[in-house]
Amino acid sequence: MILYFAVVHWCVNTLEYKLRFLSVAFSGEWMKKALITGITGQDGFYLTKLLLDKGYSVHGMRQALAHDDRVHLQDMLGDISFHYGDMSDEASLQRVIADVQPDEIYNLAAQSHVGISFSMPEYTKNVNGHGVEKLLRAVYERAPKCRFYQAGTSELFGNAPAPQNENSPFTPESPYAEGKLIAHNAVLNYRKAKGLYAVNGILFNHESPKRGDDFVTQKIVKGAIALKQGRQTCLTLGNLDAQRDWGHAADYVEGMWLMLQQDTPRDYVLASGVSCSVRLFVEDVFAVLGMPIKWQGNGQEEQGIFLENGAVAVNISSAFYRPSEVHVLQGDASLAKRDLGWSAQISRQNLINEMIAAALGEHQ
Ligand code: G4F
Repeated sequence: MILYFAVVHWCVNTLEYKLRFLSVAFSGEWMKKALITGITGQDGFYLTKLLLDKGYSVHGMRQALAHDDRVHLQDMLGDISFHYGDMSDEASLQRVIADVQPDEIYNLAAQSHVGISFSMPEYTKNVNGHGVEKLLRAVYERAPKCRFYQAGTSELFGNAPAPQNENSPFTPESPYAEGKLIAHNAVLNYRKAKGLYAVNGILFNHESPKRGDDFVTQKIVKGAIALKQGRQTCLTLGNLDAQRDWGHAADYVEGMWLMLQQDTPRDYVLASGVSCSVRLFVEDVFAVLGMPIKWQGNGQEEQGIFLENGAVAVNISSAFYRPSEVHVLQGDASLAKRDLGWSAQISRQNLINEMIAAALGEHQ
């Protein structure tokens, strides 16, 4: 029986892949090749899915010890190849680009945790900043016709007044943002001085069930579920007052792709335009799980209390505060709407519902 289902599954998959291949071939467009650095992360997952659906051949650059079990790339149907390479190893970047000869590169590789960047500033700036200079040099020397997307970030704005758009000043507040600023300027330089089609996507926070466990949204979702299931007694967080503009990663990778399909390269902000505090995100998650909370106390003494029985659900630890904080991020993506026809489609509430459903599925 199992063998029968395995054979049927294989036949259906193979047929679907062949049909997709034929439709691309007959549309007159030959398969485009995309190289994704950081393919094993959240955005790599959604971008790979999108590009395979569009008929691309996808090449992923991964580190020697990358953990790709979280993103399940191996379950994806289509033409994916992997190449070992590292943003700190210029020879490896040169080799991968020379071998693949991509039409498009999406540079998603980074040390992407802002909090951790304070503990590893040199590494973070090397990977997020100087690594991008190395990659751009390799593209310029080995595949200069290739279009280049750089994963920029709303962290560049630091505490510039909200709403932030392409004209807002960059005031980095972390080694993470310092590194990303190096990369941002390198992209501008290769575009203006050397004629590369290179763009910066300045993306606000985007989450999904594939989000890493140490980012606050996933930490809240999985922590609240662990409380509900009695696997944890309390959820410990840092600054509840920080406000973020949270969207869904599936929407944002579409914007990345659109940026590389334009006649003229240009940088764009992608954001939902709606911002909320970490505190409100916590309340919403606990409410969906049917265990509403109220807040009491102030600052690091603040606690989230279960309405039902008065037990402590959330407490605060200075360990999760950052040496300097970006207080309010709220993006204005009207330029992307005008030029790319892009806007965020998935609401924060639907994002929360999807993250909860996926995390519950892992613990049934
Ligand atoms: O989820 P976070 O760690 O994301 P953060 O720092 O905003 O960065 C994310 O978005 C950026 C785009 O704006 C990306 F460039 C970056 O790569 C990453 O994807 O923290 C969100 C907020 C922060 O203000 C943080 O101080 O939540 C606050 N927070 C409060 N308690 C916490 C916690 N953050 C984490 N990670 N863990 C906590 O316990």
